Amino acid sequence: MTDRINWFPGHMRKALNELKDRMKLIDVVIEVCDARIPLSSRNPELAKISEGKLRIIVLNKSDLSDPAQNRLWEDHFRKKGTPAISIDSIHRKGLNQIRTVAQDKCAAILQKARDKGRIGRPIRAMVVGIPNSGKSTLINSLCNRKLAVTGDTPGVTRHFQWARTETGMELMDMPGVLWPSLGNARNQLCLAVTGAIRSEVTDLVAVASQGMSLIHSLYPDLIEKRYGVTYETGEYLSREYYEPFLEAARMKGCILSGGRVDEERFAKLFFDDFRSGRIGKITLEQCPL
Ligand SMILES: Nc1nc2c(ncn2[C@@H]2O[C@H](COP(=O)(O)OP(=O)(O)OP(=O)(O)O)[C@@H](O)[C@H]2O)c(=O)[nH]1
Ligand SMILES: [Mg+2]
Repeated sequence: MTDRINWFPGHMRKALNELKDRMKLIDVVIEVCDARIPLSSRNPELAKISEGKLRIIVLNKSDLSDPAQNRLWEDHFRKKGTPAISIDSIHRKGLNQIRTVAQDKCAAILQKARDKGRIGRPIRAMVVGIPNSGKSTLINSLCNRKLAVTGDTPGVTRHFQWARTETGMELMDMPGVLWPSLGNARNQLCLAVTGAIRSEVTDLVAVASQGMSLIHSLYPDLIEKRYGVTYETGEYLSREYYEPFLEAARMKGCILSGGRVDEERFAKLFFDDFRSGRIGKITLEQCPL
């Protein structure tokens, strides 16, 4: 899809190194995953650095993902021993549950502090995750104030920053980080389609056409309804993903003056549709049953 150096710029390596030092100050790690890609949005480097720490997984952007899959993924992670909560940071859904679970998880730490006379010691949480997963939005919502800058491109936050909630939690925001290898081609596609990788370092048309095929293989009705196209086999990456993409572009009027399809314009329109939920509520990685 692209050269690996491009999606792992120097500031991410720097952030991972800084994170190691800062981890000492932390009681609990809040891992912000993207509910549409619960596996690909988990960075193994972050897992390594935060090993041994108390952890809460939040499946953010659950307003955009498939509600049935949200429940399955929550159960999946819980069964593996980590509490997982589906949240929507923009509309502040699921946030109380984060507070409750954090209190519960950190009860022993807080008790120890009380025993030493430190009443009201705040819980210190590090909010970690890949770029664009919604860490800063979550922090703003938990704090009820716009403390951190947010934006719909990856790489908005560039520095570590503390924030304090009204309910006595201290939260540290950090730059979103990827990792050098980014998993297999499908993982990479999931990260690119959801917007975790800067669009400048990806092939927009390849990502959009493969992404549309992937969605079709999982939710054929949604693609057919939105773009009026179907695929022959319904299988992802069966090498037939390009033609329906072009057909959908034509249907949406993305045509250049000579009659050629404006693939790039349609790719952007498709991303916009997917990322705003206009195609439907979609989970690109379905939970194993
Ligand atoms: N629909 C929806 N959008 C969200 C949600 N949370 C965040 N967003 C959007 O996702 C985009 C990224 O949000 P940020 O909070 O800047 O993400 P971040 O993880 O801090 O990103 P970096 O700082 O680049 O690592 C923004 O456009 C947010 O409005 C959510 O729960 N639902
Ligand atoms: Mg941020």
